[in-house]
Amino acid sequence: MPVTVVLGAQWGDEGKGKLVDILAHESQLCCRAQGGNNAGHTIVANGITYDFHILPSGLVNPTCFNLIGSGCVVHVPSFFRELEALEKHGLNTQGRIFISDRAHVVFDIHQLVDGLEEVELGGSFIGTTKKGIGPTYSTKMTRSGLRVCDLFDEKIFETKFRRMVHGFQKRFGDLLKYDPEEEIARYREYRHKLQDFVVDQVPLIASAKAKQSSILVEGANALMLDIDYGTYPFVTSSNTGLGGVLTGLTLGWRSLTEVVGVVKAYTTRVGSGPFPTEQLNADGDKLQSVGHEVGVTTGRKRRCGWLDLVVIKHSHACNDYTSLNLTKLDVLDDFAEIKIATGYTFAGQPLDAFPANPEVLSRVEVKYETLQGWGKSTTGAKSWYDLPVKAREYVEFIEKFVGVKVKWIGVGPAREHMIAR
Ligand code: 2SA
Ligand code: GDP
Ligand code: MG
Repeated sequence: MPVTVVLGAQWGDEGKGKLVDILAHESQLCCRAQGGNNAGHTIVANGITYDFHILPSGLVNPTCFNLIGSGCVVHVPSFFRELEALEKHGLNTQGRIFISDRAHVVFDIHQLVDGLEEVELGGSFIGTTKKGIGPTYSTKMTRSGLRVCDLFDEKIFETKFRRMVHGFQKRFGDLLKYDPEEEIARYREYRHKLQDFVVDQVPLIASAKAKQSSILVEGANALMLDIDYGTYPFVTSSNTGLGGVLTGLTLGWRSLTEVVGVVKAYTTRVGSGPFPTEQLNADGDKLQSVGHEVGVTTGRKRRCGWLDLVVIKHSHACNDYTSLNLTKLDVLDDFAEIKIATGYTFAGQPLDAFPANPEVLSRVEVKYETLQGWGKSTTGAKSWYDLPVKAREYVEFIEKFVGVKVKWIGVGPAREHMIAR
């Protein structure tokens, strides 16, 4: 049974959704393993632009079933809003989307607390999406959270919910302007609406495996936002790397056949935190505007900089990629020179690995290689040999440095703008 995992190799927004959409054509089941509607995956297919947040991008393929796995966190009103928006775009999602009964529920109170926690951090705020992700994973870990399965017994739900709310009220007092009764009342309606979507993921995946179905896993956020291996504390609150796939779904390690690292041809980051190759200059501005680098969930401008191969090596060390998808190569078409980071030094000493300490990371000196640009549009390229020689050299430089084959190259936003090698 083939299981293909698509993971972001940088700080997110590499273009995972686009590859997932392409691979979904050969997949029977597309699963999200972690995260919530903080994610934003844009897909351009059949002339339509679809924005996905909590829903898996496999929904664009009409024959693909989709699962929001146990490791995810779900804000129920947003789930329904997203489904409605997709239906308005002409997608028939009926009977093709399931939510694990073990997934945790994001309540409005988690979103309010997300905002309050950011205020508490003062100048060191994370720059979260304010979707309640951190507070929901916190209540999951302190065992005071509610799971999807808790929603269906009104009495149990209300008892657990009030207890959780009380905990937040003790912590934040008058700062928390929130009426639990309103949210409880809303769940009286959602409870019925939600019922048809909820499944026990364990037998569902076991049955897909028994049928030899092709399974696709859509990573959300990316390795550098991983709670353990990212740039902590400027990370999201889940394991966005391969570890999160194994805990968030029940696929089993023996089933994994491909782990694709999606690498943008330059680097972007949304929110705060160290970013060694960030370009706070005309190059950064050009990457931002040519690449249309704007957050799909919050509308924030993404910070931009050169490709950082120290990051990609670290990402590969954590996720063990079997192949890479290099995306947005076309955004570099008009640069006379392109820089690539190949090493860091700290206090005059070269570092042999990506540092854990954010203080060190924020003060590293970056060593760059400068490659010549190709000065031609790549968007019309359909095969490897359609690409200008210098563009191929750029791809080969990455491949050689990381030691992983670049199997797909993105040269534009649409589904057809992808070269497979
Ligand atoms: P959170 O909300 O707790 O997960 O935020 C913690 C950090 O994780 C970052 N983060 C993201 N970074 C890039 N893209 C994300 N999705 C949206 C997109 C972002 C948007 O696709 O554009 O619209 O702003 C995403 N989600 C979380 C976040 O910026 C914090 O640094
Ligand atoms: P994800 O979170 O990794 O799925 O990525 P996002 O969807 O947040 O951001 C990637 C953006 O780049 C989206 O707007 C895509 O439509 C777009 N995109 C994806 N691949 C390419 C590409 O190869 N070239 C260009 N120009 N745009 C791309
Ligand atoms: Mg995104």
